[in-house]
Amino acid sequence: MASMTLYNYFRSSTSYRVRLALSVKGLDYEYKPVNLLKSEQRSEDYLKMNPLGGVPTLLHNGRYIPESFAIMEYINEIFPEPALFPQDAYLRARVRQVCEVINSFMHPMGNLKTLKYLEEHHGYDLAKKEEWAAHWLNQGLETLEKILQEFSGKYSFGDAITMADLFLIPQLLTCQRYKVDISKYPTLVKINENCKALPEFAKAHPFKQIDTPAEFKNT
Ligand SMILES: N[C@@H](CCC(=O)N[C@@H](CS)C(=O)NCC(=O)O)C(=O)O
Repeated sequence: MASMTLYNYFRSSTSYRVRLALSVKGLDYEYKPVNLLKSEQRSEDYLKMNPLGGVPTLLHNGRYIPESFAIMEYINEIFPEPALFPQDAYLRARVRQVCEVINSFMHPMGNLKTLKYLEEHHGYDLAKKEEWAAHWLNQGLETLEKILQEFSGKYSFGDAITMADLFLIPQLLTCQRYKVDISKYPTLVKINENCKALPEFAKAHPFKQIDTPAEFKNT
């Protein structure tokens, strides 16, 4: 099996999701940093791999796959163990619901290009950008808390790690970065603590990557 290369950025939550999938599956990969602050995601070469200009992109067997959810589904199909979805079709649908709340609703509201647009076209300063992000992120967190009150055990769905956890933990870190008080969501806090205690999660953490600036390492 040819090795994999992940084009990603330490602080990006979508990159963190994919690093988690690779880590939980016990897979090695080459880490290629794409510095979002230097707009490397919009370079001509990168846009050939990922036309939307976002990280991550996976390179496997000479072929590129953009979009974190597509990459994670692919990894889960090629390397089925441990499974990232429950056996039951209904529960699989509900895991995907959680992933979609995060991927389609929450993530775009705090994304760099969204906030940059608000700054450049509507004069938003840092405080207004944080207020914007917190408004939408809290709506997402309220929704996730309701869903996961029904399904969680140690983790989002019972006591086994699923795709839902790999989306949730990075998004919670983003929420904290935007000063959202996650302690209002006890089910999410419990899952966060339990996941963070696992070595697979520690390995994929944004502050432990090769492109993590010194100021963030060991924090
Ligand atoms: N839906 C895409 C989103 C990719 C994306 O936008 N990632 C962010 C980082 S978390 C990014 O690259 N932002 C760069 C920008 O907004 O210019 C995915 O899940 O991979």
